Amino acid sequence: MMTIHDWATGPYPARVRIALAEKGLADRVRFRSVDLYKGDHKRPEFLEKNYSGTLPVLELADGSFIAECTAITQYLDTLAGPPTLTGATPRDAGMIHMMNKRAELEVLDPISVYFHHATPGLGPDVELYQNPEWGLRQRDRALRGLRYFDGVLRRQPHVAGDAFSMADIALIGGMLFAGIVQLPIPEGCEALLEWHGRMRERPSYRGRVTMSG
Ligand code: GTS
Repeated sequence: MMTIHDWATGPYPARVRIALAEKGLADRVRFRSVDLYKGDHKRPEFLEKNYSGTLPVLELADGSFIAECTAITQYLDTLAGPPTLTGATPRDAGMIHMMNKRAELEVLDPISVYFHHATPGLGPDVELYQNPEWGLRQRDRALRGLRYFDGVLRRQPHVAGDAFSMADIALIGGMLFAGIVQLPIPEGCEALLEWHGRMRERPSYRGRVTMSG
C-alpha cells in the first residue's frame, strides 16, 4: 500500500488524484491529509518527507518519498499499464514533458504565486512573506499562458497532441486553481473552454474528489 500526503481539494494534489484514477490505481493508495491552512506542510516532520514543503508527496511501501507532481505521475505511469500518461515513444515523451512543464511554468505556478502573494492565500500565520506586486505580475503571466494554451488547443485536441496525457492534467490543475482564485479566463479562449469541458467529462476529473482514506 502506498500513501499520498495531500490536501483533498488542492489543485496540485488533484493532478496526482487524476493520474491515479486514469491508471486505475486508486485502490492501491491511502490518503493522509496535511492541513495547509494550519501550515502543517512547513513543520519539520513534513519537511523531512519533502524538503520543499509542498503537497502532494507519495510515500512508497519501502518508506521512500517522491515529491513533485510530475515525478509522482511518472512513477505511477510506469507502475501500471495503459493508458500511458507520459508518452509511449521518445517523441511523445519529449513533447509531453515539454508541454507539462510549460503548463506549470506559464499557468499553474504563476497562479499559485498570485494566490500566495496577492491574495490572503493560506492566511497570515502561514504566509510570512508576501509581495503583492510580484503576485500580480504572475497573475498576468498566467493570463498570457491561458491565451497561449488556447492557441495550442485550436490546433490539436490535447495539450501535447492527439492523446490525453500528463500535460492535460497539469493544465487542468491550472484551471482548478484559476477557479479557486476566481481568475477570469480571458475573452475569446473558446478552444481552451471546449477542451476543459471535455476534461470535466472524464471520470478521473470527478473521481478525484471522492478518493479518501
Ligand atoms: N512543484 C510542486 C509540485 O508540482 O508538486 C508544487 C506543489 C504545490 O505548490 N502544492 C501546493 C502547496 O503545497 C498544494 S495546493 O495549493 O495545490 O493544495 N502549497 C502550499 C505552499 O505553501 O506553497
